[in-house]
Amino acid sequence: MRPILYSHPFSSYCQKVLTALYENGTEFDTRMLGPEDPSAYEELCSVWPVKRFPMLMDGDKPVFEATIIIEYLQVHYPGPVRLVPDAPDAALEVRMLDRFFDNYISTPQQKVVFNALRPEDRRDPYGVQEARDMLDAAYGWLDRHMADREWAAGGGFSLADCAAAPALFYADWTHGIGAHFGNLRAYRNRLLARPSFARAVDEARPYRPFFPLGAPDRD
Ligand SMILES: N[C@@H](CCC(=O)N[C@@H](CS)C(=O)NCC(=O)O)C(=O)O
Repeated sequence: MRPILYSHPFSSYCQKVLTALYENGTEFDTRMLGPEDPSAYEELCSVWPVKRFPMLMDGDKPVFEATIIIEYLQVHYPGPVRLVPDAPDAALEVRMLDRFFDNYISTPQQKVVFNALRPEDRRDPYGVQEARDMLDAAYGWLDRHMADREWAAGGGFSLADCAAAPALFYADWTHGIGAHFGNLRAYRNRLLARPSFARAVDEARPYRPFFPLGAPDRD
């Protein structure tokens, strides 16, 4: 039996899980969430009224939240790459950085994008400025953190890098990572060159015209 991923290629949190799946060559089926087949979205909503994706369905067991999906895959569909290390302290570092990317890069990045999708008279400039300030603070910390390392956590490529890859990909489109953040920009480039994430980025290329802020002509 193969797990089913309810997913859309242009979604950052779906790309996070796809990167993990591609790292390990895990076999899975996709229920594509798009206008072509509304039944997939209806299925998602019937199981998960929060209506956020990705969602993994393993038999009749739904698994929500990209991080937990990746942890679940490692437990139930292990592959050669241990995205969460077995050693407890190393695992804590990976999970701490995973939280950093979701909470302080992806969340403010989404805030700016979702704001642009609102009707003009319902926008939230104060909230957007707070989100941009958060991104500046997170970029500064991460640039220093990446000064002496290849991947986000101390060991090899991990869950934290699966979170970082789409987060930084879209964050740079949303709130440019300045040239003075050389370590951070180099890390983003390493993530883009990683075959698992490069594949997810390629699969999402046709959807770039839908990026609400306008996708730059690069990456
Ligand atoms: N905390 C969730 C966040 C998932 C999320 O925000 N997904 C976005 C797509 S990247 C979504 O469902 N957007 C649909 C919406 O906002 O209605 C996770 O880690 O999986």
